[in-house]
Order: sequence, then structure tokens, then C-alpha cells
Amino acid sequence: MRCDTVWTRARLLTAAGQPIIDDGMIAARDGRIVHAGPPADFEGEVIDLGGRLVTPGLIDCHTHLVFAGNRANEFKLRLDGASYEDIALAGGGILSTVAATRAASEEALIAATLPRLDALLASGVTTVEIKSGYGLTLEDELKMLRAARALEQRRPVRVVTTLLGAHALPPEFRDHPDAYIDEVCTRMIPAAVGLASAVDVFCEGIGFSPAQTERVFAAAQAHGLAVKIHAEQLSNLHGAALAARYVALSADHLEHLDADGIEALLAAGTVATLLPGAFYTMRETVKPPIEALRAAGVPMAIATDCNPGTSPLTSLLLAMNMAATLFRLTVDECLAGVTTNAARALGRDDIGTLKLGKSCDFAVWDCDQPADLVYFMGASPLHARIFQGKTA
Ligand code: DI6
Ligand code: FE
Repeated sequence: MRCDTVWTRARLLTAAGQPIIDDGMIAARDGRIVHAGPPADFEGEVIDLGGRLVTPGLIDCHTHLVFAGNRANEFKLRLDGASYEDIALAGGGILSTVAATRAASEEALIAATLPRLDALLASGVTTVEIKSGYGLTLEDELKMLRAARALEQRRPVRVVTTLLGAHALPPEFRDHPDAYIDEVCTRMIPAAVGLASAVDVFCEGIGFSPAQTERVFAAAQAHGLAVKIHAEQLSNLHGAALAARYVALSADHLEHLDADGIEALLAAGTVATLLPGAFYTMRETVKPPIEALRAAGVPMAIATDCNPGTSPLTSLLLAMNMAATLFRLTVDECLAGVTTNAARALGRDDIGTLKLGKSCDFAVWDCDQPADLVYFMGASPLHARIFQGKTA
């Protein structure tokens, strides 16, 4: 059968947890997979992969990749003993990135983000989720979302955008949090339709309350947008259970998730997204309840949470290593966390596995087993990245 491109001699992993197909073949037409499996009769441009490991393209399903400025100084202050909260209360933290991001043009944001995006692509990423959340005004939140979407014109990558207007209380609303939530619900969410596919909230003592979170979720659903949540990162406000009531795509962080929250996530089909980079950077001590999530069968995703404060991490491979080393996820769980379950955390059924009709996004690795991808830290064994059927 005619197709555009045929890749041969792959050690082919069509989906996390599946057996590897030695001498595997992938064929694509118009950027979609028309075959992924043992050798078959397909004609097209032939590319010999020389027995290298092939996995679905990796998906980083939770990042704050677009921002201006740098908070290495805060990293130094924390080494000198200051806490994340001390720094935030002194006007640093998220609000210092907000000031820099508001001052940056859309083009400057794109330029500042490209090196971080290139690092993710070098770790085999073909799809990346990018949140707003450092603008905190209608104009600046939309500027961030436009900058994120514009990255698709600069690099061969899929960008999925999320409105995170409820990331922090901006200085101009310092004493009026509910008025700011009004701004998010009545102005930002309607304006984000068409620019973002989901709405996220930082539900935390230093963020927004469950009641404020619920107002944002109701407004998102009224405008046909999916919801996600930063929940149970520093305390248990039962944000995950609230998100599950709104059939959230994912609940993220979850260090302080309890049994009721696990049950709610399972019932709603909401993905538990683990962010080990923030756990590591903040030197947290309470781990997410991995064994209970595993026993319950809640799908777990892994992401970098790349952001300038709590997770300055631009390697999804290292995020997998941290998930295995710190949280004791298995190799198969790590691979599923950055493919199958990451796609589900974005509400996407066209990516995450190498199956008929899906986008032909895959990574070719200079190694022969999935454990190599989780085990090594630092150098990326990426040999080639294929996005929509073309070598990227
Ligand atoms: N949780 C986090 O860890 C980041 N945002 C959030 O909701 C922190 C973002 C920052 O410090 O810039
Ligand atoms: Fe985050």
C-alpha cells in the first residue's frame, strides 16, 4: 500500500507496557499512522532505524514554560535559609515573575521560551502543555496564551494551552481576592475561548480557596472549557475531590491527597499528574500516595512543571528519573506517565500511543530498552524526533 514514509528495523514500543516488537515497522500518510507493528507491505520513502528503540513521542502535560525573568536569586536565598513563603510575602516568588512577564512583549516572551522548549524537544517531547498565569491581567494572560500558541510556528511541536489566571492574587487586587476571581470568571475565561482548551487553578492556602476554585470551574464549564487543578501540593484543601466533581482532566501535585480524593479521582476518570521536579526543588518530605493511587487504578501522569520558582526543570527524561527514584514509580509507569496518561491528562485521544489513525509522533533512541530512558540522568539518548510523520 502506498504511503509517504516507512520506518523499518525499529525495536518498536507502540504503547507503554506493551511488548517490544523487534524488527518493527511504522508507516505514515498525511502525518497519520497507517501501520505500526511487524514488517508489512507498505511502499514509500524508506528510513532504516538500525534496530534502535522507538517510543511514542513524549508529552509534557504540565508546564509554565512561557515567562520572563529569572529567579536564581531566590534559589540562592532559599539556600541561605529563606522559605518559599517568606520570599512570596516579601513580594518575590510568582509576583516577581509576573512583573517581568507583564513588562515583556509577546515576541520577547517567545524568544525567552524557545531555549526551554528546545531542551524539552531534545528530551523527546512532541507535545507540550503550556499554562498562562504570570500575567494576571486580561491583556497579559492573553499575551501569554498567544505567545505559547506561536511556538508551534517556530518549532515542530504541538502546544496545548491552559488558562491559569487563578495562579496568584495580583498586587492590584491584594485585598480583594473575590473581585479578582470575578475578573477571571467574567473577563478572562470568555476571552480565552479559542486560545486555551482548559482552565487551571492553584487551589492552596497561598493560592485560591476551594470556593473560589469552584467559581472558576463553573465559569470554565459554562464556556465549554475543560478544567485542571494544582491541588494538595502544600496542604489538603480537598481540591482534587472538587476537581473530580467537575470531571477535571487532571489533578496535579497531590502530595497531600487523601483516600477520599483518590476515590473521587478514580470515579471521575481524572488523571493524577505527578510533578517530582517541584517536590525535589522544594525539598518536600510528604510524597504523593503512589501505592494507594496504583492500588486504586488511578492513571498517573508525570510532567516537568517547568517554572522559574519551584521546578526549573526542562528535561522530561529527568522528570521520569525523579518519579522513579523519589516516588518509586516503575519503568512502565514512567513511560505511561509521559505518553498514554499524559495524553489523557490533556483530553487528547490522537497522541500518546502508536496506533492506526493517531498522529505519527515518535522518538527514536540510541538505546534498546525503556529502562535506559528512566535510568540515565543528564545526556539525552534521543537519536531522532518524528512529528506528524516528518523528521523534526
Ligand atoms: N505551584 C507551583 O509549584 C508553581 N505554581 C503553582 O501553582 C510555582 C510557580 C512559581 O513559583 O513561579
Ligand atoms: Fe504547576
